[in-house]
Amino acid sequence: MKISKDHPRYRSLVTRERMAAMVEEGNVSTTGLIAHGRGEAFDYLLGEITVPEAGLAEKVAAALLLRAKHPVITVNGNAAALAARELGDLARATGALVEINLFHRSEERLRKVCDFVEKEMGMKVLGREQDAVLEGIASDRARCTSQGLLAADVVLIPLEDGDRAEAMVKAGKKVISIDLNPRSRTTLAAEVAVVDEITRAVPNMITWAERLGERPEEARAVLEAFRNQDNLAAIMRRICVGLDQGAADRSER
Ligand code: PTJ
Repeated sequence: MKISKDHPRYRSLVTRERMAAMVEEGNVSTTGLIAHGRGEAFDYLLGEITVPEAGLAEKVAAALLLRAKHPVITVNGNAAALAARELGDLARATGALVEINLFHRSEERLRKVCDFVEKEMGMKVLGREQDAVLEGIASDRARCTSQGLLAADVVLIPLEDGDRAEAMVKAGKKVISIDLNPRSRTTLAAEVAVVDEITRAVPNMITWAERLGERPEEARAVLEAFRNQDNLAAIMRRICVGLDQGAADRSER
């Protein structure tokens, strides 16, 4: 479909078209489109910008990845479709491994997403051969790799489902989420919750990783000072204030 650049929602429409094409190619699951729509709704409530609290969480997330012994970035179909290249750059900037983990798993789709992500990132990823199991999940979604997710101390989980996020925390991993829903189980399970749109969040995290990589003292200090629950509470207040303001503006008309 041809979308006019003048359309006020041009970017959103182009992304939707891309996601739909990715479903046809088999990289994104059909329910991935529903997940994307949920993300869009929350992004709308946040003004489609990186709010200051998200910006802070992105800095802290970069610091946590840099200070990890064995950082891993897990990538699913939606994350791959929206930000595969940038996630590869973030992996390079932080020394993280990349592992493909799918909610709607089939051997064929796993292979397909691995191929796609490797091509986009220009690097090898883990996940083709899943030789380990994440305890606490009763399905194929528990499968992972011993070299990657199972061995990780810090895991970045963009657009992840709540069961797997909670299982990772139970397994003793420090979890960084990227999820626009400030009340999702994934966000609530995370040690550092990035409530921002993935295509904005990841480039910000790369910038911070490059800066903090040269300033280890600052990385340690931002991690120590960060209060995830307070940060999340401020984001929820921001949504409420925005809605109140919108209601007041309407009643004044
Ligand atoms: O590719 P698969 O099979 O592994 O499946 C991937 C999905 C995303 C379908 C699967 O993990 C899933 O069902 O996830 P959930 O439980 O719907 O959670 C996805 C979360 O990501 C939701 O809370 C959305 O609000 C959020 N989200 C969606 N799009 C974005 C987003 N957050 C940030 N940026 C986005 N673009």
